[in-house]
Amino acid sequence: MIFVLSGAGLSAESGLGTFRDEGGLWTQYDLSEVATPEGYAKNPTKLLDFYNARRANAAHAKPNVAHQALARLEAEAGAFLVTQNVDVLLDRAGAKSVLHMHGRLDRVLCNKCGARWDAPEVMDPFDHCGQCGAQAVRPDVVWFGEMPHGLDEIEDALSSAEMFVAVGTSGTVYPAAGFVEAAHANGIPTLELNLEPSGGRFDDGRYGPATETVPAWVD
Ligand code: BV8
Repeated sequence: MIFVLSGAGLSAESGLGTFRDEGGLWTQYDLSEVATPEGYAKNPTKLLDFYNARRANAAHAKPNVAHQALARLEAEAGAFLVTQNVDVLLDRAGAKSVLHMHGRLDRVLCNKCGARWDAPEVMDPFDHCGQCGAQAVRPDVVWFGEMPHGLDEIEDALSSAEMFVAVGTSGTVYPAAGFVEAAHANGIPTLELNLEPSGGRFDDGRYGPATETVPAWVD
């Protein structure tokens, strides 16, 4: 199977901001205040304003032809799609088994009992969990210092993949940034589809906007 890791660059042309490009989210917000458990504890309203705004943007965004091409690759060639993105544009493009390793904006999680449900349009810091009643509700996303989802499944998939492709990611955040090295260690070819070389060690690269490079590569 082809293992495809995606990052914010896949959704950039759907109008969703990236993190580290010029004007990116981490240039507008202090990551420690809006993407860490400590930030949530210190100022839940500030953090929820950040996620409420992103959830609204993501809800209005449309999957682009790169999302659609990856959904086709999953359907027709059994590609394994792992995304760092918390938008659900790949799912909305028709992909059936996306692994959201950093969680997803459209869900909330109870920190106390682990219940998950669809996020309301606007989250309030004092929401109560419908399951256990605790005031421990948070966005269902993985913050810095928290364990990403699906690492065992990802490791298994990487060990049986015939190719590793990274789409629209700067290769800055671990453990996702280490997957390409795992692919090299497993002796499989690695390809990067990005606006520009990310600096990661790839055997091949196709550079340009994802809406051009991804459909051209898939089809
Ligand atoms: C963890 C929250 C414990 C949700 C995010 C070594 C091993 C393990 C951990 C670490 C390590 N070293 C450091 C760490 C800690 C840390 C980390 O990596 N820090 C970095 C900053 C150094 N990692 C963690 O804390 C992780 N958890 O470590 O748990 C653990 C212990 C053992 C084993 C495993 C785990 C948690 C990481 C998740 C954090 N949450 N977001 C949200 O709000 O979104 S991370 C954040 O960065 C987003 O999720 C984002 O997806 C992710 C990666 O960014 P990119 O997607 O790559 O986006 P970026 O803007 O950087 O780049 C955009 C790219 O697109 C560029 O290359 C650009 O050229 C390209 N592009 C732009 N436009 C286009 C385009 N390409 C094509 N077409 C275009 N049009």
